[in-house]
Amino acid sequence: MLTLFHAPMSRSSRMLWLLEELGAEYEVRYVSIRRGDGSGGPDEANPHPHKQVPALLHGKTLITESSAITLYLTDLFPDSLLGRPIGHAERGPYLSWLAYYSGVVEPVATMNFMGLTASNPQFAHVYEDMAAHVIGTLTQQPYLLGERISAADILLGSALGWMRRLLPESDAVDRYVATVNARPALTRAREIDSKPDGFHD
Ligand SMILES: N[C@@H](CCC(=O)N[C@@H](CS)C(=O)NCC(=O)O)C(=O)O
Repeated sequence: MLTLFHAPMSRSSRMLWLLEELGAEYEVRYVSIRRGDGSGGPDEANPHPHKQVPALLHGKTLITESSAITLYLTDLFPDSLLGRPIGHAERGPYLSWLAYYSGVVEPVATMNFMGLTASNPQFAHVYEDMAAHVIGTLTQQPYLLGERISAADILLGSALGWMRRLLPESDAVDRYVATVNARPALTRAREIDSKPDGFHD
């Protein structure tokens, strides 16, 4: 049994989206989290070591960190077109983009958005290189891995759908955000979030 510890309008929303993409049977446990506006607070029912979301329980196994959960889930559903199983020609690029998303794109784009790169030339350079890499990739091809969407696009597409200004202006990125965010599984995930009731399959 899969249980997603989730708070609406947060980084766990993209995991709800991914679970819908995979056609998984899962339970959602709604937990409170500390919100940026000072509301909310840590929830004792949340097994995440920092009381953050997302957290996923698979039986007794706890998985945290969005990229790790993404890889875990797509490996658990190897027939899904969103993953790239071991042996697949795109397995290496898939792992690279998952790690790059969490290790570079999200922290660096967030720092830039908060104005923390402007005063530091080294950080500014890291942001510019990252943005050039992502925009360059999406200018050459429709998705991060090429012609076919992967769960790495769910991570990046959801972040950009929430905050397009994480990356500079680019028609290719605008098209990408529109395409990835038009997926029916995202609509289903939003519907589930609007009426929390526990089990979904
Ligand atoms: N690196 C983590 C970040 C998780 C994270 O920051 N989650 C936020 C929600 S968007 C949270 O739970 N914040 C509450 C807190 O930090 O106490 C991941 O991607 O899974």
